[in-house]
Amino acid sequence: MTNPHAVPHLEYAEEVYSAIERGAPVVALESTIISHGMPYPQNVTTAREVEAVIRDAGAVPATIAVLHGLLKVGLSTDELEFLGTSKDVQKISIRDLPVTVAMKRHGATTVATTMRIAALAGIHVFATGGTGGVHRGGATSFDVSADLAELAQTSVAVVSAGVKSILDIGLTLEKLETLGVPVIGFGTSEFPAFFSRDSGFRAPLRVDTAEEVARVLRAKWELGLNGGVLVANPIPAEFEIPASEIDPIIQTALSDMSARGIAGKEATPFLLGRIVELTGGRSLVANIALVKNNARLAAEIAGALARMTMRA
Ligand code: PSU
Ligand code: MN
Repeated sequence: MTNPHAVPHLEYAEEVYSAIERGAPVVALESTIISHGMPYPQNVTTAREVEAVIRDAGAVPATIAVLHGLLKVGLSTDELEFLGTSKDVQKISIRDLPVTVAMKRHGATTVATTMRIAALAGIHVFATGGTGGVHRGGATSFDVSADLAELAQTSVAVVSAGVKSILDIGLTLEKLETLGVPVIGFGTSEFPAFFSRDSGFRAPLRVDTAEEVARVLRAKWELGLNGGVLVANPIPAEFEIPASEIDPIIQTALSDMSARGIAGKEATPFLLGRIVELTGGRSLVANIALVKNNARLAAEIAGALARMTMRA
């Protein structure tokens, strides 16, 4: 379905468009995690299963990517397979979007780009695994993910399992505070570190139910406080990899990265892949579990937000 909201270059899946028109809950999903965040075939299987989790929780999934220069909101099974296997799919952040559209290329969207396209499409809730942030050494390298700048300005709630300790978590939280982004520990006072339920940093804010998160979103946006909210949802305990086990592996991945001179947009995909290798796949099992857990919560938040909007 093309363009009912007259957003140029944007194409909805029929199901997603009709849900938005009815005010039914919709959850956006990113595609960098599929193309550059997990190995094949787990990437494609997970993408499908995450969509199923969202449906089971009563919302409509809208996986977002750029295909042939079109901003696609809601993808078919074949399109998910293409994203998971093709070498022609670039990881695209906000700065890459205009060239990808103009040249009619394919792009896997990061958190930043997915947020922006979700907002253009009229979707307010988005589930992912982990977001980008300030990389270790970011104070001198300036390697700070565009995800943070996007959270500052685009009104979409992002449900993640916190950020990986491949990043400097303390600096990431400082930067989010400066940018005015509410960072909410969901049911926890600790800020989660993706594989681990606890990063050693306090969650700046705490909320305990999906209904309350929806009220926070509504209050923020009613006040004209544009921008995102980061909902940090800890990995389920049974899948947790304690910091004492994952930290040395992350250190090794970081040393391997500098030994190979990898930096910039390649940094995050390299580290994610290396951690899967070094853990013999255990990190992948944890990653899949936490994404599904985030998808379920995002669907509940989207449901609560939809009910609130209906009543208003
Ligand atoms: N962190 C993860 N898994 C991911 C990513 C980050 O644990 O898949 C992806 C997301 O798409 C995120 C992007 O938006 O990496 C951040 O990349 P960069 O650090 O280059 O901004
Ligand atoms: Mn970067």
